[in-house]
Formats: sequence, C-alpha cells, structure tokens
Amino acid sequence: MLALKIGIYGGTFSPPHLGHLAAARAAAKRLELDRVLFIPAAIPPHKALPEGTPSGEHRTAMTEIMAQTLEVESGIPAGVSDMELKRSGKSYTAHTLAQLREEYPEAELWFLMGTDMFLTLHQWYDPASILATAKICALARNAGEGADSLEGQKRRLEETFGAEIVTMTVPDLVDISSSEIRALLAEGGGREYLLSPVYGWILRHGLYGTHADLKHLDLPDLRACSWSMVHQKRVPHIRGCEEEAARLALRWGENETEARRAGILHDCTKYLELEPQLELCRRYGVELDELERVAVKLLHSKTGASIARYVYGENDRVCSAICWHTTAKENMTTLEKILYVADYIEPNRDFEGVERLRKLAYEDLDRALLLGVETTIQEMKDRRLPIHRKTLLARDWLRSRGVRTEEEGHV
Ligand code: DGI
Ligand code: FE
Ligand code: FE
Repeated sequence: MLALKIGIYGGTFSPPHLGHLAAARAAAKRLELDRVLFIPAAIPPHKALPEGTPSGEHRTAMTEIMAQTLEVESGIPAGVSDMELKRSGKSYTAHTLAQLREEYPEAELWFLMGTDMFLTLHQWYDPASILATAKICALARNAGEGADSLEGQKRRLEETFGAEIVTMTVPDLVDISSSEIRALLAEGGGREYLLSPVYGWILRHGLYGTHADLKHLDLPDLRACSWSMVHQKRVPHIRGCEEEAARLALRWGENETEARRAGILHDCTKYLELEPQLELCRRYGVELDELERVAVKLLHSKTGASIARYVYGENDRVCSAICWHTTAKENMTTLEKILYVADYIEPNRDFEGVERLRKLAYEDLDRALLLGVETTIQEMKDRRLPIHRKTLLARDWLRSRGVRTEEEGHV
C-alpha cells in the first residue's frame, strides 16, 4: 500500500489569507497530497508576535475556515491542529514533526513553507531532525526571483542532511504579507486578500483594529459575517438561497434587499449544538414549545432570527422571515413565503419533485408554499419524526383559503 501523503503547513496565520490558500492548493496538487494539516503556531521561534495578535482560538477558527474551503473546493481532506498552541513554550517545528511522526508512523510527511523561511531553515532548531522526518516543499511567490539562492539552499540542505526537497512556484500568487494585510485592515481595507468568511470573522470580533458596526453592514460584509458562522460546505446553499429569494422578491413585488438579507442570515446558527441553541434562546427570551426544546433542527430558525435582530440590527420583516423559514406558519407575509420557498428550491437543492416546485414558485407562490409544507409533512411522516404544529397550521391555513397543489386542483 502507498504511504499516506500528508502536507503540513505551519505558520502564525494572523490572519490566514489567499496566499496561504493558493500555496496549500498548489502543493496539494503538485505533490498529490492525501491530506493537508494546518498548524497555527503559538510563538514562532524566529519572531515575537506583534502587539494585538488575536488569540490562538481566533487564529485556529480562521484557519479552520481556510481548511474547510480547501476541502470543499478540492475534495482533499484538510484540517487544523492545535498541537503547537496546546504545547507550552515556543513552537519548534522539530517537535511538531516528531509528534506527527508518532501519530502517523507510516505516512510521507511533507512540510510546506514559503521561500523566506526556507532560506533560513539551516538555522532553525534541530534542522537535522526536521529534515530526517519530513520532506520539504518550498513555495516561491514568483517564478525566477531568488532562483539562485533557492537552488543553492536546496543543494546545501540535500548535501548536509540528505534532505528531500521540492521547490515550486505558486501560480498567480498575490504578493502580500500578513503584516501588510493587518495594516490594511486597520485602515478599513484588506478584504480583497482574504477569504470572505475569514474577513467576516475579523469583523465580527473586531480583530486587527477593525471597528465594523455590525448593525449597519452592507450586503458584502453581511455575507462575510454570516458565512464565517457556518461550516463552509453550507455556503453554496446560503448563496443559492439568497439569490433565489432575490429572484422571487422581484417576481412577487417584494423588497429585494430585505429578501437578500433574510437569505444571507437564515441559516447562520445552523451549526450550533442543542445547548448553545438553548442558551441563545434564554438570552434573547425566545419561548420554546415542547418539541422545540428537544428537536435541535427546529431551533436554528428561532436563534437565527434573534441574532439577525440583536447582532445585525435587522428589521421585523427580515427577522420574522428567518424565524419561520423552517416550519412556516399561518398568516404568512409575502417575504416569509419567499424565504421558505427559496430555501426549498435554491439551485443546490436536489430531490424528487424539485423541478415542479421551482416552476410553481414563479407561477403561484401560495401553491408552491403549500406543496413545500406538504412535502415536509410527508417527509416527517416517512422518517417517523413529530410534525411541528406550526407546519400543520400553515397547511390548514392555506387549504382553508382554497389553495390546492396541482393534482388536487384537477380533481
Ligand atoms: O436549514 P435547512 O437545512 O436549509 O432547511 P430547514 O431550515 O427547512 O431545516 C430542515 C430541517 O428541519 C430538517 O432536518 C427537518 C427539520 N424540520 C422541518 N420541519 C419539521 C422538522 N422537524 C420536525 N421534527 N418537525 C417539523 O415539522
Ligand atoms: Fe434552515
Ligand atoms: Fe437553509
């Protein structure tokens, strides 16, 4: 069996930026890595961290967003290890690699690094052990530049330590450093060098001297914040839902911006476990019925609405659309109907009957809503799950107003 190839990418990741992602992506492809592991450093031996450096938790969370993004786009499993942050004292690569070697005795370990670090590698702590444990991939920012010193260092390390070294140029790599990005962030710029959700994480927590007013975010910043709250694999759904809600708003004469804001935020609390969901309900005074207290899937619409109101300052119409997007209810407004239906039919959804529902949504919103509600009721029955009483009330309300789904309409 071939050894598992693991790429190890250490750094301060303060913040992780598009250059890091491009480098990891290029190395993964070129070296045919089976996994990528990002390891945020505690205190790098070669430099003291600048004042105001976010905590290890913040840097881990932002690096996790980058790892999820890499995994979603490339299909290569990627994760973040807190082994250096957990270790007390300085982080030495030699120790990190020794620990990884213990965890993965058979794996082919590839240590990824930028050329500036590569050129000083012989001065690091215990280079012999580093180079005996892992192969090195040195990633240059632009072709040609410093090629001679790179080649020289490669030969020197190969001769002295019997190291295995690959040097490569990362295509289209934006030439910017984390410290330059930090300076831009403090002046209100920098987002073009970051993944949107990483930028959103920075805004939400006011890192690097940003002072965003979360209650008055424009659409791009609201997206960044919302996407930073969820697993990155959900972002395509959230984007799809926003766009579908915007299209439906145009079709049915509703406010497009409100439809977008509701779509952007509708699933922002989707990944919270039951306990943190209940904690938010207590904090924001959300009353729950018996089913909601145990069915965690039903809580994210309630807590999402509270976050929309109290964190992002959204209005009643937007919050109420978010609040009822999972169960629906009786007496729904057009915006509430739009978000419910958009969530059901956005382009990433794929289930039997979705095409019919998509068509119906633009012909008769109420019939699409009823079909959605009845589909959910049937699904709950099939899965032997309790049906929320609001879901049943929504159906009865629509039926009492003469709304019928297609087949029944012909009977
Ligand atoms: O958040 P999404 O996945 O985009 O969609 P959603 O907000 O409609 O949530 C769907 C989940 O909610 C799904 O796991 C089933 C659950 N759900 C929806 N209606 C009911 C329900 N669960 C129960 N027990 N009863 C319901 O009436
Ligand atoms: Fe949802
Ligand atoms: Fe959703």
